[in-house]
Amino acid sequence: MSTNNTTAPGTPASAPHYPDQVTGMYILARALKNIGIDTMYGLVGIPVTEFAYIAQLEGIRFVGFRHEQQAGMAAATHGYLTKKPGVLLTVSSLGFMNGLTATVNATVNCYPMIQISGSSVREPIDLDQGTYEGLDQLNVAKPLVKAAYRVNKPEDIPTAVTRAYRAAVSGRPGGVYLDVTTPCLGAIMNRADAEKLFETPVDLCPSSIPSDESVDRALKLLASAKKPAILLGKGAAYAQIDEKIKRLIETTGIPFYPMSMAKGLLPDNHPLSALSCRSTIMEEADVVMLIGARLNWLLSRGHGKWNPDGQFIQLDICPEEIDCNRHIAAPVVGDLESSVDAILTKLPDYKLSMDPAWVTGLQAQSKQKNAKFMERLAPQTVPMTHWSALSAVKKVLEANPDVILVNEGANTLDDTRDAIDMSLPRHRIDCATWAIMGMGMGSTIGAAVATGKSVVAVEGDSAFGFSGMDFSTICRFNLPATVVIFNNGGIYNGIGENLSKDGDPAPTTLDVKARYDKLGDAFGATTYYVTTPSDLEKALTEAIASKKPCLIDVQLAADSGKESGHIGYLNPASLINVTV
Ligand code: ADP
Ligand code: TPW
Ligand code: MG
Repeated sequence: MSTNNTTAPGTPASAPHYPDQVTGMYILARALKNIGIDTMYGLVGIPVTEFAYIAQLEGIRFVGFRHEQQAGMAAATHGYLTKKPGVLLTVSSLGFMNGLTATVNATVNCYPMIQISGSSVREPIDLDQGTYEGLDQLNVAKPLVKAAYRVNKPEDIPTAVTRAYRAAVSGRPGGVYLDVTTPCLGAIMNRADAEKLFETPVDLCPSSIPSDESVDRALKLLASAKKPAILLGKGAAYAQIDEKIKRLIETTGIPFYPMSMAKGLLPDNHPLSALSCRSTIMEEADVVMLIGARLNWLLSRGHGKWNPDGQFIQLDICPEEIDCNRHIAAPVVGDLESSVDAILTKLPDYKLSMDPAWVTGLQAQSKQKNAKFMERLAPQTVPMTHWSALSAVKKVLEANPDVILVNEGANTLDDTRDAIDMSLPRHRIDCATWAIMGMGMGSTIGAAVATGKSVVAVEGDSAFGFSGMDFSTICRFNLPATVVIFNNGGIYNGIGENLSKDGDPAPTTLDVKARYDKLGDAFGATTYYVTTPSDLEKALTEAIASKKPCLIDVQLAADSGKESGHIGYLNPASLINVTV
């Protein structure tokens, strides 16, 4: 910020002093506002501080973070929940790099976001002359994100913003990088000329209509199936066509299986939910319709357990996704709204041949498996295990279905996903496709800011450590968010042994006695330290009702949790047994 903000060109406060002139910073803020951006997440410093002040003055909410990666996770979650790009603002060099992690993760997850980063003067960067925070940011970002642009002239800023917006939301959504040089941010233009730059772009995310032929091919295959299944991914949740997907499932009567973040798109306890019959679906379904879900590692890339004679229908916006792992007999390439509309329109022309015993069999199996699962949650073990703690969390969250659940960890992730039934769409946000740690506080903030709803983050103690300092951002913005930390004292658990016996902690060991609640106290949150399921139930109920920042330190036993949770099989072959 200029030391004398009454004369800083471009700010409305300075307008009386420079009524005829504006800066690139002002044009950037106006261009964002003009295209519909109302929130920006970031962390300021040279050369973007004054820009953030101007953005606030122009009516864009600025949520300032303690670390750019978390601001980026917030922007990504904002994008996922609103179908508009979340915006991240970073400074040059390391700030840019810190934020880029989140922009790349957003790209991998198909979340729309735009990282806007200030960059240093170009000429000495290009000649590698050692300028302040000099880094060729555009070329670093380019191979990793969906699209990357640099803007050098203030009159090009609105075009750059429109291009970045379109690239983020259209086709397969993703992360976009927009590099804005320091000279461009500070360039001065006549206000009257600048005002002429702002046009309202038309149709920012155009429909992509699937061909009639592809829809007929898909329906013909679906109609021939005796044991069909519908697999919903987070692309289906993102599309916000909840009623149409419900209609497709309920009019066909085909059982569905939701991927982690598609839980709640239809209620997990819906009569056609095959949530607890994943293996049976993989092994026995003869036709599987993928809706906004990729056949990636999370689905064994379509191999392994999958019925080798099974056939796939895939609804996706991205043509390159088709056949990338397994032959897709009926691709339907288009945006999901257009594709599901087309399928619903033509559905009455086809007669399904599903075997009714397939559905009743899955329902009987679900009932049996769910009852068995509840046995795991029944013992009120103290010191708590993940399961006894989750028995309390389950009660409270299922009584508060409109609370958004953010979730990361290993056992804390897997067990929470399995234990907590979701009943509303887009109410579960987790570490997703890359299974990364370090989205917790950012996604919690993004979800609370984007929706105004209450958020509960269920975090492993290791997972929390990646983003813990941004709990203070929850407090500064007084968000209705509760962070629940499952402390078993380590990555996977707290009983790892250092095989060298040199006295250092094992690679997986953290601190089972750590009092994370005191971290919350430092920032004025309401905090709890709980050791029993009933105290946890009480604390979480109270925390959610308060609609204020809260932190609950949940003391688990150090031996609760197994190495890598459900995905230990992904570790390389081992000749020593370090698994505990
Ligand atoms: P999950 O992890 O839940 O299985 P993925 O992230 O792997 O989900 O897959 C989401 C898929 O949804 C991606 O292939 C993406 O191209 C697709 N997708 C996202 N948005 C849309 C949309 N609006 N229309 C069509 N496909 C979409
Ligand atoms: C960016 C590797 C996967 S899961 C995990 C780590 C470090 C933490 C598991 O411990 P936590 O949960 O959170 O305490 P619990 O209940 O099992 O004890 N760095 C990144 N991403 C990943 N995935 C890792 C490391 C990892
Ligand atoms: Mg842990």
